[in-house]
Amino acid sequence: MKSDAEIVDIARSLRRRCIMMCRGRGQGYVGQGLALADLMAILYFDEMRRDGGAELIDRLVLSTGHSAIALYSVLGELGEYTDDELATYGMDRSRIEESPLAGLPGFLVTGGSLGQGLSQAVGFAIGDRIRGSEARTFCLISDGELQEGQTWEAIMSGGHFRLGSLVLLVDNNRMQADGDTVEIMNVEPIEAKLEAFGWSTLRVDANDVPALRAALATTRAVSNRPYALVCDTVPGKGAATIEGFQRTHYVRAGDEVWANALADVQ
Ligand SMILES: Cc1ncc(C[n+]2csc(CCOP(=O)(O)OP(=O)(O)O)c2C)c(N)n1
Ligand SMILES: [Mg+2]
Repeated sequence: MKSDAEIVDIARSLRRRCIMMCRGRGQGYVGQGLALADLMAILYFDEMRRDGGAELIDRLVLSTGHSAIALYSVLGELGEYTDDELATYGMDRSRIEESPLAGLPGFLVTGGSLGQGLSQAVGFAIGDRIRGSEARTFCLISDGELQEGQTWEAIMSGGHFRLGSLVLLVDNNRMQADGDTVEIMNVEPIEAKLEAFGWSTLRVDANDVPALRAALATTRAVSNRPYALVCDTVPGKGAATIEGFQRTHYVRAGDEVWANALADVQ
């Protein structure tokens, strides 16, 4: 098991990778990548189990396709993609698409059309039960995806089938493409709604590594119902330059901004 300090170091490296990916073209979903770096570092470098051959036993279903940058940075850290290839993020003819396709190494589902991933995660979890597999399925969705009807069908299924191997991670950054989630269509109170569908819930500051690790440990202790962590995140976390932007759903900026952001993450 890695120490909190080691996880924080990995998260810092992931943040730098996210910024460098966006720097190539001067744009991208850097706010989400930075916000999710702590969660991704914990998941991929501690929480998700691997077999002897270092293949993942547990899985992450990334429903929020545009947050793929957070997973690319992990895959770069693990050596799945080279830095040169990751620098082609979002460019024509690159396979490092802003919203990736299922089958790309490291990605289980196509997520660009939002609101579908939790249904697929429910399917994976039911499949594991049928096969007698011990695998756990984590599914990352955004607060905006809680506005999608399909997400609630999946939440109802997860509760009905008592999918104890399923952990929903809600990237609750309180924003969406067009503004503040509370203004566009409020999704709160998230825990009360999920609990009414038969889920266990916990809200956590997902930019606090020890708190997040403790929250994930709590999810392991419940096996007869699915668990949802409401992950409060700060867009652009860790790079003051990006955190200070008014709108961080998608950032387009000149090279100086990216250089400053990189300097922020030391
Ligand atoms: C089904 C679907 N509807 C609409 C969109 C257009 N869209 C792209 S990003 C986005 C915002 C969704 O909110 P959230 O995922 O919370 O965004 P973030 O917090 O990352 O800014 C929308 C509506 C989409 N990709 N898929
Ligand atoms: Mg959001």
